[in-house]
Amino acid sequence: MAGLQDIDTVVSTVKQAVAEVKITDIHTHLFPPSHDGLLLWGIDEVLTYHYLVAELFNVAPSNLTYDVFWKMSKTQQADLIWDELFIKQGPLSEARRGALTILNKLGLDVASRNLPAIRQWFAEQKVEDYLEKVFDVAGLDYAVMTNDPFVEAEVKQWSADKPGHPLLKTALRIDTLIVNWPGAMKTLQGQDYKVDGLNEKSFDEAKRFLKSWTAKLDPIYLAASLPPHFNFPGDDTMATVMQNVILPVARELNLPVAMMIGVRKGVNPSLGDGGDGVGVANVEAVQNLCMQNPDVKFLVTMLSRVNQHELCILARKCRNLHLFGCWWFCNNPSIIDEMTRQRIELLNTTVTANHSDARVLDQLMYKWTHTRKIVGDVLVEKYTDQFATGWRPTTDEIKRDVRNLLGGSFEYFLNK
Ligand code: FIX
Ligand code: ZN
Repeated sequence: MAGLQDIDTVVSTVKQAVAEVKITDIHTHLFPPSHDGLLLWGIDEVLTYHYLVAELFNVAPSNLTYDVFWKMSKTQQADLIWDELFIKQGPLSEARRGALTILNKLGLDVASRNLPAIRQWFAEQKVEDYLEKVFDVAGLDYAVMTNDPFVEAEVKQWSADKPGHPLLKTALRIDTLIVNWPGAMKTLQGQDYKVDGLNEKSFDEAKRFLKSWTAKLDPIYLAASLPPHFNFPGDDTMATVMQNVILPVARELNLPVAMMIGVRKGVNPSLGDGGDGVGVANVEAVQNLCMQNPDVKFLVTMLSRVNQHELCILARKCRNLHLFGCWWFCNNPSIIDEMTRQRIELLNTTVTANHSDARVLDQLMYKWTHTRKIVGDVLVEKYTDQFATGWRPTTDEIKRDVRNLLGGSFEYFLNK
């Protein structure tokens, strides 16, 4: 097929390819609808997303204590957030705009501001059908869950052999093993694993635990969220568990290790999930992991904007490192734009431009609508620059490159 000969056709082809590409969402907090209410969805969950709870306490009057808020019903919390963050203030922040984008993509009357009518519409939805609708509107081929064997409510579902869902793949979440070894030991001891301290026998038992869960869930990667001060190698507990438990299992089972690094957990515990903060992480820890374990694949995203350039340069040096996402506090248009530009300039399309991190099913629609627009705008600029050199891309090549940025390179990395 000949290359496209005029820039207007290139631009329209790029925009269409981004609009139509089926995206792979490689990190979410979704659950199968069969898992007893673990899957969050609907307007009250959208409005009480922890991003919005944090924004509420930026503006709420002092007599709204955390205790008063958390004692409210979900509907009361949602009504309060709607009033404080959407009516009393213009909804301009990314999380507030996201809630409105969801309603817009569903074809609901956003301008009406009629929350009761919106709530009634959601009450009429059936979650299994709604999930399919959301994936279709968001344009996803599948999404990867966060499956944590240290969360009792989740373990209960898998132990009861509750079915998964064809649109949802698994990822085994192992933070607790790394960042809370004493807590992890308690869980393992409760399941008759003979762990007691940091020693070979305990490491073997922890590996047995991971392999047992891997057999049950068939995860596509192991995942951990790590604090800014995570270092490797080292003689602290985190580095010791990484060295003696995680890496051997990853190597033996040929499972990539996904690390999301830079979260300061519980900066304000009263905000619940919304209380976590961010810190600049140590990219050299990732460098050491990648260079000292060339036979293990690492998927990495960092929470601080400050880390992004250094991480891109490292990814140019380590063929076993794949960067993904504009994680959490980076998942805002201004930073997604900057990170996507920087990544294409340094890594071409060998990254995964974003993930949704959706905790509420409906969020897939806003997170991906917003990301498509930004990635599309950046790609129009990059293809315009390419066109100016005399290079003429074909339609298939543009579609290939767009897909690579939104799941294709991830799948290639997993299988290369
Ligand atoms: O560790 C994680 O997976 C984080 O993404 C979450 O803990 C965080 O609350 C989140 O959902 C961010 O978007
Ligand atoms: Zn997450």
